This record gives sequence, C-alpha cells and structure tokens, in this order.
Amino acid sequence: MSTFTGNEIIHQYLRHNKKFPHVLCAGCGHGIVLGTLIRSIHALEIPKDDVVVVAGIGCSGRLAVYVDFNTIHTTHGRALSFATGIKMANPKLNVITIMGDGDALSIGGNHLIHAARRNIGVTALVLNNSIYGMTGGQSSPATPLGSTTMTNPYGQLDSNFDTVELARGAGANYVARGTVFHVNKLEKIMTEAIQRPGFSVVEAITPCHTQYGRKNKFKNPVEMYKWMKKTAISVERYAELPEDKRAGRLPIGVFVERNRPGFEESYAQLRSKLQAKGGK
Ligand SMILES: Cc1ncc(C[n+]2csc(CCOP(=O)(O)OP(=O)(O)O)c2C)c(N)n1
Ligand code: SF4
Repeated sequence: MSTFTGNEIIHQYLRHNKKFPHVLCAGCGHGIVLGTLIRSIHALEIPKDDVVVVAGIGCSGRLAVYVDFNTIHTTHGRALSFATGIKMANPKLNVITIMGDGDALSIGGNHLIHAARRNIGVTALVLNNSIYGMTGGQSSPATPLGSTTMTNPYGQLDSNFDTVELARGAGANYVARGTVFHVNKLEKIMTEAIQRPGFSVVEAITPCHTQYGRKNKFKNPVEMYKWMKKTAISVERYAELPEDKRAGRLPIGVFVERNRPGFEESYAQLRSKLQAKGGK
C-alpha cells in the first residue's frame, strides 16, 4: 500500500498533464464521484492496468478521460455494451461504467435492464443529477415529477424512475445509493460494489446547479448540498419510518446483496463442461 494521503492519492490517478483544465462547472458533484471511485480503487490496491473505465456521453461521460486507467469514452447509452464485451474478453479485469441518468436510464435503459438480468460482472455507476446536463437541461427519466426543466417549463408530468427499484427488479447482484454530500458512505458502497461478483449498480445523487438547480429554487450549489444533507436518510432508518413520514425522504445505503455467479463465470463453466465432453 502506498503512503499517499488525501489529494495526493487522487493526483496519482489523474492524467493531469494532458486533460486539464476540466469541463465541470463550479459546484458540480461529478468530480466528487470520481474522487470516491479513485479512493476505492486505491484502497483495494487494484493496479491501474487491471481497471477499465467505460463511460457514456454527457458531463458524466467526460470523467473517463481524466483518469489514468484503461479508459474508453463510448457512444451515448452504450457503455454497458462495451463493458460487457471487455469483461467477456478478459474476466480478470475490473470493469466499471460511468453513466449519467440520461445515459443509463433513457437511451441506455434497456442495456441497464439486461446487464442486470444477465448479471455480467461489471460495476455500473449511475450519476443521477436529475437532468441532461451537457445538452442544455432537457428532462431525463430521473427528473422528479413537477420539477421545471428546459423541456418542461410548466413542470415535469412524467414520474421519475427509481434506479434502485429498477436494478433490483431486473436482477442485479448489488444495488446501492449514495450522495456526493455523504462522501464516506459513497466510498464504502463503491468499494463493496467493485468487490462483489456479478452486476453491481451504485446510484450517486449529484447536483447540477447549472441546468437543474437554478430552475428549481436552489439559490446556489451549496443549497443543493444542504438539500442532500436534509433529505437523505439511511435505508435502515427509512424502513422504520411510518408510511406518512416517508414522503420527500431519500433512502441511501445498500438495498440488494445477492450472490448469483456473474455471467462470465457461468459462461466459463459451461465452456469447460462442453470442452470436457470433446466440444470446442
Ligand atoms: C445517440 C445520441 N443521442 C443524443 C446525444 C446527445 N447527448 C449528448 S450528452 C446527452 C445527455 C447527457 O445527460 P446525462 O447522461 O444525464 O449526463 P450529464 O451530462 O447530466 O452528466 C445527450 C442527449 C448523443 N450524443 N448521442
Ligand atoms: S452542466 Fe451540470 S452536470 Fe454538467 S458540468 Fe455543469 S453542473 Fe455538472
């Protein structure tokens, strides 16, 4: 284990001579998510060469270009397809996808469902800022009912997906939610998610003041972080709340822990069985 501490750890993993200054707005939470990912990998002592970060498109998608792992910035909504191919080609790699809520739940929604059903050994990070950040603030499937966006100036009429329930229902092995305000907790679940075999989903609630906050009565980014502090509650305490006290609260923590073998493991087992019988 290296002796680096604090920001020194993060600096060891950045392509700081090539890819900076970064594009993120002041107050954006995406960088905090990247910091937790780096610290988790560092704590697990995984060599950089054994990590593959696959990102979709969007402000969240930009994160892959800043880190000195094997990285690929793919097409919008298709990070999980690329990640599946990489994991199947070399199951020893730690494959992590970074997707915005638009990327993961809208154009990539079907890929998320079927990656979970298949239980491929990939860690999927969904950076949920309730909006399409990069393209100017259109509503996404995570935009809360009634909130104001560029495409819904009179209020969003569709209900939003619950990423946790979606991933749970589709069959992921590990499903957790954190916020960028609760950094230590986010780092803990990210570390667990990377270690767990099969498909893991971590939803990170992260503020986009530029496209969402200022249209929804948050005076500044700090107000958005205060909202997270006030609203989030551990899933254990949430479960004890009476039904009428749950509205408006955001449960965070670990929701699903299963131990089904990852798809790549089942595939390898089947192949060995068939080869033992004389097949190719
Ligand atoms: C096939 C395709 N459709 C649409 C786009 C335009 N596009 C780029 S990023 C983006 C939305 C990004 O939103 P999200 O995934 O929530 O990430 P954020 O920017 O909020 O981090 C869209 C629609 C695209 N690049 N490719
Ligand atoms: S537009 Fe939103 S998501 Fe994109 S960098 Fe700015 S704050 Fe972050």
